[in-house]
Amino acid sequence: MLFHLNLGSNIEPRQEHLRGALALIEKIPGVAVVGCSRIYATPAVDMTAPAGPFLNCCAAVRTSLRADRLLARLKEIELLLGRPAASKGACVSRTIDIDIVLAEHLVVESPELAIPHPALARRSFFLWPLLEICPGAADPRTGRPLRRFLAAEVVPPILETLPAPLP
Ligand code: PH2
Ligand code: MG
Ligand code: MG
Repeated sequence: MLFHLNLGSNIEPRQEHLRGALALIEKIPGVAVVGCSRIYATPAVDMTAPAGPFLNCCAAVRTSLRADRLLARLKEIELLLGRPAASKGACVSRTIDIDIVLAEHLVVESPELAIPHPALARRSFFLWPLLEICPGAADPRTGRPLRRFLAAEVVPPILETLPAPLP
């Protein structure tokens, strides 16, 4: 199955964190990184305390792992790259955040994991990089093309784009 992951970092060196995460994702047994968008810089939104701007990108990975197993591997990579284990309810600055945002037609609604990401259609840093590498991406519940959501007010503004974090 093809999973789209959003990688985000707002602690320097941000680009190195994205590059390091991508390299570690590629090393997960049974996972192949098949694409990655450019990097999008945006102001932080919905954080518990004021926080510096993020760099985000979208990686496409092909794997036969189930979503929950993939998520477990991604959480290990977050820890390896210096992200403290989740503190309840707090949204704080992070070296790396790896979110599964979309997985073809799969819908998951469990306490640990929601696919598509609940904020996918509302956040520019999810939509723009995803649509860059997958322009036909659609909401699996409704079939609605995600590019339609760009017409609505997605936030925050994109400040700049940087080359994809490939080796
Ligand atoms: N992630 C969040 C909260 N806010 N803001 C930006 N710009 N980019 C993010 O990746 C981000 C955020 C929670 O994970
Ligand atoms: Mg996140
Ligand atoms: Mg996350």
